Amino acid sequence: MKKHKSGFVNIIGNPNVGKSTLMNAFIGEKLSIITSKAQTTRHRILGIVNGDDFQVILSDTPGIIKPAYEMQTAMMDFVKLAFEDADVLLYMVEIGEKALKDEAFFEKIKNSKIPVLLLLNKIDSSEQTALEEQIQHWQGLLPNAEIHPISALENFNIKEVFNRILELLPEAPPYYPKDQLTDKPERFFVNETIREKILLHYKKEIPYAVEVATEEFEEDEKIIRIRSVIMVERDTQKGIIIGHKGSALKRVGIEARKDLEKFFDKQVFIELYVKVNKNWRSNSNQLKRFGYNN
Ligand SMILES: Nc1nc2c(ncn2[C@@H]2O[C@H](COP(=O)(O)OP(=O)(O)OP(=O)(O)O)[C@@H](O)[C@H]2O)c(=O)[nH]1
Ligand SMILES: [Mg+2]
Repeated sequence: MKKHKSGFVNIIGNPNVGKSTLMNAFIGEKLSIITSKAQTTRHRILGIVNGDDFQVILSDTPGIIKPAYEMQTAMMDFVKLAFEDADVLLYMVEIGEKALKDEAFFEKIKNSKIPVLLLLNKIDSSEQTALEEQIQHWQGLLPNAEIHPISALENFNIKEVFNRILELLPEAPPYYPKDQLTDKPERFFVNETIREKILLHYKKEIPYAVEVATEEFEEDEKIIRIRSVIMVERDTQKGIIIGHKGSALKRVGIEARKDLEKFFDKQVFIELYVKVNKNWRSNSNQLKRFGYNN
């Protein structure tokens, strides 16, 4: 009989390099939200790939930054945790990038005792010469890492990296039931989908001042009824989120509903409302309420 392999494979890197895109490519589902804005991901999200003789537990994590307020500190705590339990580290950089935004994290990767795969992403948007230069640059900085050029978006080299991960994983029994896809509850994906639409449609500070909480999630045979609150930090932001005669908020609701109907494969009804929750990003009690504690 073939031995069973299992382990934690944690994706880390700067903001916006394509970590969530890669996670979704491995899973084959849209588990993590993706936008062109930095700091899209705020939590550690597990995505589990199951096979007869393996279980790969991937972690998507927030992009590495120097924290400026308490929520960002909590985000970086998720990244620290991802260093602690990894069996394989996937350090993702994008073409043109030269270093990690935080030296302490970089030292950890450099001195890592576990295998590090350096994934050089977005090669679909680079010239061959640029690619060779980049490979040399990273080989010099991280001699212990194995470099794989990929395109998470175009699914290039993804299968090969996955097979390499399987080779590197230890023999172990599965950590989760074989039909489990993630560690997060349904409400989390509702919150994230709504937040993605806010990242896409609002400018500047607004998406960063927003948190979403789902207060009702009721599923019957035909339909899922959802009620979620969009939290902002100030009254002016509330007005912007709602928009003229509610038009902006309505668009968020319609787009989120479409995505969620696909995700849950069921009809969805969403009711959204907006509430001011002053300075929630710097209030540790509020942050705990929204799941920013380890
Ligand atoms: N051209 C190209 N773009 C990509 C590729 N992978 C991701 N992107 C784009 O890069 C942007 C950021 O992707 P994400 O997956 O959200 O990046 P992330 O690292 O999870 O970002 P944070 O969660 O903010 O840290 C999106 O616009 C993606 O479509 C790729 O292989 N090629
Ligand atoms: Mg992300």
